[in-house]
Amino acid sequence: MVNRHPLEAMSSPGGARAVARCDRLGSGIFSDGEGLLFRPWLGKGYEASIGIISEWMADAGMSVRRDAATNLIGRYEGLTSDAPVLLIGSHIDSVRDGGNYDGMLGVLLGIEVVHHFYDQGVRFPFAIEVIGFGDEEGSRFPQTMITTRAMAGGLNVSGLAGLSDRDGVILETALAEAGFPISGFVGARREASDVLGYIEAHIEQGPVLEAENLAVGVVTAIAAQLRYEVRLSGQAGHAGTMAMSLRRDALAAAAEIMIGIEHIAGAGPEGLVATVGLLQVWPGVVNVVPGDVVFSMDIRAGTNAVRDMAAAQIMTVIEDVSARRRVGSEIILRQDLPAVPCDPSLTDVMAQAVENVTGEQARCLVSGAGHDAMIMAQLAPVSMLFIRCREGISHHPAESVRIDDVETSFSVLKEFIQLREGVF
Ligand code: HGY
Ligand code: MN
Ligand code: MN
Repeated sequence: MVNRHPLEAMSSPGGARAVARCDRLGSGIFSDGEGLLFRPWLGKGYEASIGIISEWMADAGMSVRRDAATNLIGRYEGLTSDAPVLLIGSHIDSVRDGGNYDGMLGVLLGIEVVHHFYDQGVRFPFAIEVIGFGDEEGSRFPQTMITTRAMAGGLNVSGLAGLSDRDGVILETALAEAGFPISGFVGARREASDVLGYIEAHIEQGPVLEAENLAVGVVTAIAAQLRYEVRLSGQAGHAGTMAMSLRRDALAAAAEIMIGIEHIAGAGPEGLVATVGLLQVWPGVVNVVPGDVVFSMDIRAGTNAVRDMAAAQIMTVIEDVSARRRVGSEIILRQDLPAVPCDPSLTDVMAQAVENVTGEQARCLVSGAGHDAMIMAQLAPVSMLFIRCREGISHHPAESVRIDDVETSFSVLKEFIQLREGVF
């Protein structure tokens, strides 16, 4: 039994407790980072978080299990044992040096909503399951949403072979050591016929709600994204004796390519973004001309067509620069997520819930960030609720939310469920 935080013992279900719990999970044994939050899938901090979240789920009257793909699932039974299920979830993992609320807030808000109904002795004609997904960020292994795809379908397990993290730990080894053999992942697959829908509350990670002074918003679609790994191979050499005219400097080539990437995205339509977030240089010492470079590319847009057009232009830049600088290039596609529209009728209900709670018409917006919901849409109708976050900051320790906004989102989720009571 993990010692209880004094605040939790006193507080009742609601937004404030969800925020307090997120803050608690943002450090100490719940993070693998020294002085920063880093909760990679299957890491010590991740597993410790699973332990205490499981207790919070049990306190909320849920049965608790982990599926064959490591997802944490709390189940609040409906009026009958064979009732279909409404899923509420988000992800437990975090980026390196991330914020306390990305993902985790959606999981803990789901628990708060169920705990509220449990305290009231209210059951529905459907069960409610709160899900903590394992690797939405892909912050440990180069693919993302592996556990979400295991549940929703579309996971190609053979495509995971050989994936390793920065320490060289192979995915299959990490899973076997955690007691979740990859061969068993197929057991996590859910049947669409059992699932009424999937809803996800998440911080906006953007500036719109704050700019319009709104506590919450309703997501209409989630942007398309492509992730690549680009490998450039030139020729390492002595920094003092290798003539500039003879160099095949992989880092200089990468630098020119990155400026090209930035130019293409900057010149494109609203919503097109491209990012190089990871760069590795070999041998990476002061007095050697870089021979090899690996960098990531993350390309996103509101539509597949804009995303793909930008990707094609970027490939041309990589080809041209590599040829002119006589470096080899290899481009590996790591992720291809098409744009996902949220389900129109569930979205209407979420918008109605927002209006009933706030008294204002719901602000609808597209999500530039990716979410588990874009995978869960393969299994069931999805709807997302955005929560204002300060200056839109996310994937950064300065990520922050207002408790009153989270209380509003808590009320909206309760209202959504009650609106669906008679309809599902
Ligand atoms: O990258 C994303 O959009 C998400 O935070 N994984
Ligand atoms: Mn994120
Ligand atoms: Mn997230």
